[in-house]
Amino acid sequence: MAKLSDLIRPEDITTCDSTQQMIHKARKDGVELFFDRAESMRPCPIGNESACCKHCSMGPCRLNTKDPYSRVGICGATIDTIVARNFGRMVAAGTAAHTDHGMAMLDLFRGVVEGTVKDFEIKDPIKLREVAESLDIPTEDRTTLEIAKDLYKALELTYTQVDGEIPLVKRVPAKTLETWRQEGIVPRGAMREIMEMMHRTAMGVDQDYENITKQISRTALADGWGGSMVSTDISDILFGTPSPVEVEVDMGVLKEDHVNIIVHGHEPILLEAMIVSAGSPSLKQMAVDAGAKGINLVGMCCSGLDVLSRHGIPHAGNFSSTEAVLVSGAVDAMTVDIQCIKQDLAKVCECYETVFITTNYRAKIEGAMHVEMDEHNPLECTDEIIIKAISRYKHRNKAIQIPRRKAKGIHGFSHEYIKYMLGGSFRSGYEPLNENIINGRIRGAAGVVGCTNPRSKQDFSHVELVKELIKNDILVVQTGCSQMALAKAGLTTPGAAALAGPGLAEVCETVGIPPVLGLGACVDNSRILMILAEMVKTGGLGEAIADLPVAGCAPEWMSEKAIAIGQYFVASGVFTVFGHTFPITKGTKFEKHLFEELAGKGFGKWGFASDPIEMARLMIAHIDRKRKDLGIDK
Ligand code: XCC
Ligand code: SF4
Repeated sequence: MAKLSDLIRPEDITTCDSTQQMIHKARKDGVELFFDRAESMRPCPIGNESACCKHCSMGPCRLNTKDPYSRVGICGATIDTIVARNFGRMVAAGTAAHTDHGMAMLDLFRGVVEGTVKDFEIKDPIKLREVAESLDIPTEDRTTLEIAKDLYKALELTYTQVDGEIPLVKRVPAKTLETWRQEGIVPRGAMREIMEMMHRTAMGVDQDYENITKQISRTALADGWGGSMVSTDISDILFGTPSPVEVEVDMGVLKEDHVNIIVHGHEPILLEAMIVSAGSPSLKQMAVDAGAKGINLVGMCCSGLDVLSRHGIPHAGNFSSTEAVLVSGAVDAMTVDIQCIKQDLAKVCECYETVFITTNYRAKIEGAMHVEMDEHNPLECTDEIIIKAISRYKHRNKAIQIPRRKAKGIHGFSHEYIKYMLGGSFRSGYEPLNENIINGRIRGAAGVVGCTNPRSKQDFSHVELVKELIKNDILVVQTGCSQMALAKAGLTTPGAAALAGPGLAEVCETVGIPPVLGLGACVDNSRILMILAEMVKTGGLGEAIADLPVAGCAPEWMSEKAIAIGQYFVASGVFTVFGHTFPITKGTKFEKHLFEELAGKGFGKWGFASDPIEMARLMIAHIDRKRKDLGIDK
């Protein structure tokens, strides 16, 4: 284990108390965590600013980040071409991840509709009808199954269509859509956009950063209003649309006298099936026979957020805590599907004799046990996981140390629920959200989302940024690992209204909601797009998303998926701030394009800050500017 890391105090690595405790223990146990490697692995300064290209074997070519226009690649590619191409490939990868996840949901939906998948069903026929109607599919006098068949065909176009516009752009406010049409960036189908992005960024193709940026936006929009939105809609239809539910979070949700099973990853199907298996009387009995009081199912990362929103299943923590939780010794099995699964979980599991199980054919990990899930018979896989976990429980022989911390909070705010709760367009009683923004009680809204990253003190920026925003009367909506940071910090409770400014506090107290609303997993950022579309539709706050007094932020991002999300928010009209690092070279034309020029074309734009208070300052200044433009800045 690296000596250097011993010098860095866990308190400086993370503000998550449980994770701190586990880092201390890991050091005692001689177990290396990713935090330790982040200390000893120095990032390449050229790669850090994305100023190298290896798109062909004449290179790799490394440009000078201090003097970006002093040289070009062997083929003549300029810094703007190189940086834009690299950025485009990140967006392509992030979009591919969300859309392939959505595709798996669509596969499942097809199986349910065709009757080949028997263990799942359409749980939310009302949502099915709403989604169908939003796509002009007739619903009157038709059975759920008839509608579902048509809906499947329509949604498949999100991926496979080669020409025209993806179906869900019907939800985009007219003026925003107009901007996209003018720029020629309405997505056709996700597969086509990702393919074209990869093609255009290959050696010797698109070498005009503005033209590359158009395809970057088009690809990202195929994620936000395409793959991610389909994923959210189908998940709601099959597993139920979330509504507010009280949930316990943090590592204290592990129970020493229970068989603890953690589900980590992204596709809700694994955890949905785990819930069924964990409820099986024979498996419960098996756990009791092994000396346990029961089976304790716990989620992590986005998988956990999906199921926490729908079923109130407890959540142990975000991305930076997935190894740390294993150090407790209390996890009998960790099972994973796709995305954000660190390869070294296999090694840490080995150290603590935790059974580590991969379940998806797309994501095997050397050293992990693979129990593949077949959606036609999902319980075969999840039963086996539980049996393996029970057997580990029976043979537990490691010291167990579970951090005591847990926090309760309210989660599961779908856009449908927010619309209902805050008046929207069809409920009186409470004053609608737009009204409260216009009268200034709420200054604006912000989405704070995204990952944690060992290069940035875990949770710190998420929590400080959100505190600063609500203090300034800005309503915060959240997804992903950010939501878990705030949940652990206790800000997802109605009582947190005490930390809000007087206007926001009054609204929260009247409606009985927290000032920080958790919407779910990262694909559920599509719910934020729906809220924005709804705000425009309701009226009084401009005609395009770009007119709204809103902003977004991913303060501790790490995944390519975050870049895709950021870009689809920017292309939709939202000012979007990223923290701690940004993958482009400073002082380039491409930087100016992303950070300034896009706004002049009717889009949003990117922003960057390292410090959470500075992030808040940028976002608030933007919100105030929009209020002024709308004439509601009194
Ligand atoms: Fe992954 Fe979705 Fe990022 Fe968390 S927020 S680290 S992408 S788990 Ni999605
Ligand atoms: Fe170098 Fe051009 Fe090849 Fe990139 S495409 S590696 S810049 S020669």
